[in-house]
Amino acid sequence: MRIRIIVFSFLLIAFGNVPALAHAMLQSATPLVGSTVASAPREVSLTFSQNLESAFSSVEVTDANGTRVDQGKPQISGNTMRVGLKSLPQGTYRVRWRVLSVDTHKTEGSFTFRVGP
Ligand SMILES: [Cu+2]
Repeated sequence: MRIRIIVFSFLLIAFGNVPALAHAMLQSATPLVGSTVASAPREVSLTFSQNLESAFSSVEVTDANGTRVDQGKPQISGNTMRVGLKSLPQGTYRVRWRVLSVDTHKTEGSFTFRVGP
């Protein structure tokens, strides 16, 4: 435990000034960030700039009322995280992601997409 704290402190000192671009940032998403899609997607897929630690990475998709519409536990492989969706009626949905990348940095963000004409 003490060694972990020392190592972590060292990492903070060594890499604390690395610009945010070095962390796991969202590179692409399906559905596209801010997009309107005519037919309801079956899943949300997020691709990041670094590989993810699956035990500490999560995603939630909610409708306009804040009700979760994702199917729960995401599937994480390398730098991609996917989560299945319930059957979505027309509306606006928010995707909130929170990930830990292999460089030990946490990042998070959110975006919306819309299902409708
Ligand atoms: Cu980083």
